[in-house]
Amino acid sequence: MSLKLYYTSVSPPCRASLLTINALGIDVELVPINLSAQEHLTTEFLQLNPFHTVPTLQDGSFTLCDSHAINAYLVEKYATDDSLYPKDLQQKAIVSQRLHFDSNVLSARLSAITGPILRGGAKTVAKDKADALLQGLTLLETILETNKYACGDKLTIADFSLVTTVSSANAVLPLASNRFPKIFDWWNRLEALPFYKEANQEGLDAFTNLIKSKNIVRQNSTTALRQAMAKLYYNDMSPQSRAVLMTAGAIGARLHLQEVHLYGKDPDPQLLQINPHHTVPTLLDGDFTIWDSHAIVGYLVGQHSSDELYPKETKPRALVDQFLHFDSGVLFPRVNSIIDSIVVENDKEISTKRISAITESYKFLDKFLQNKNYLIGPNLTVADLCCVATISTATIITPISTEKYPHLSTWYRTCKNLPFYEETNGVGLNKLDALVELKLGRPRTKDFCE
Ligand SMILES: N[C@@H](CCC(=O)N[C@@H](CS)C(=O)NCC(=O)O)C(=O)O
Repeated sequence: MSLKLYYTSVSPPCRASLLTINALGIDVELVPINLSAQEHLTTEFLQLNPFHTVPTLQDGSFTLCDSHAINAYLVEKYATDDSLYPKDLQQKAIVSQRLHFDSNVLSARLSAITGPILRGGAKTVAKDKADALLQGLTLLETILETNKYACGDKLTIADFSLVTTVSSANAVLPLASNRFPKIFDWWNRLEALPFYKEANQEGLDAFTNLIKSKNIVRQNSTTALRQAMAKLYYNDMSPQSRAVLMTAGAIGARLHLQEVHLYGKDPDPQLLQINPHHTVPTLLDGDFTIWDSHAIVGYLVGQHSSDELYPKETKPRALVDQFLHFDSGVLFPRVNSIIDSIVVENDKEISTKRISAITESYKFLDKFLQNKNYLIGPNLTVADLCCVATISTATIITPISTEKYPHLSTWYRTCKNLPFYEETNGVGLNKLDALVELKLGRPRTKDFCE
């Protein structure tokens, strides 16, 4: 056999072919092509490959370009078994899909960023382009949540294409391991291959240095995108989860949302591992875990330096804390005991004692809110967000009477008009409302109106 590969090791697709060649253990003459010196635009090279791309393979008189096609061809022709590119029609179709995903999505989106940097002198990464690449990587993360390798439990050429693209993407927009944990696990598995260093790492280092030499200015927008999003284990039927969602909405914090089933489903193993108490919300930020909505909202606000929502000054902060504890120790237990009795214990009646506990809370709040827009004064704080999450839940059981609790009613209306309210509290509240109605087997507002 007389095989030649025209390549440059800085190129991710070339490195995918190098990985394939190494995995197959075949003898291929490597012919370097210097793209900066425009060696791919010479007459000879254009005769060989009018697309003027590397990698380009020559197998005797047969010439082929595009790394994905090259790698599939090499396995089909030279491999001793079909594991890297299965013959089974369905398995092969999956590999093919992943190869096209690399080609059309990840590589295309990476090139849309690197092209202007390497050839056009761009000094920044446009936010929409960074967003598109990260969205593509999120799709890969999803695939790897249930697969050891890109196509299942076996290594295939799809992994070679994807890992060269992902590792190169990381050189341009460093990826956070807690945002893409599955990608990092998978990447570690590929790094352990005996030929990885020679076939990918060396070229990747050259690519990384090339990108560094372009002195890209990191913009806040793209930095924020690269930052790991903290992961919120939540269920939006839980008022406390909604308090965190509202706070994130108020400060513009982006969270990676991980829904956890409530009410009678098996515990979520991932959540159990980080929070033995298995409560939602729980926030995982890097290697830092924090649970209890009141603690989480304080943490999020601190991380985003949104002082107004959780003032740093001693007295206003103490007042906010007072209401956070009021929510935690008074409001929430009163509301939650009713919701649990209906949803978990399947009670069809609610004792008047429990209803009175709710209306007593309304009375307290109505007093606190006299002459105030918000709980501690003129400005919205996390105290309002936590309390309104619980109070809105209480209204499922006992609507707030405008005549009896005018100040509370006005505050509730003000909170409902917050721009992020509907998405972050209203949606989950409606779900819980529907569940309560279903469990009771009848519209309940009539029963429990005062
Ligand atoms: N889909 C092709 C992409 C190949 C490609 O665009 N290679 C780049 C280097 S990363 C190249 O040859 N650029 C030079 C040119 O297009 O003129 C593959 O997987 O091989």
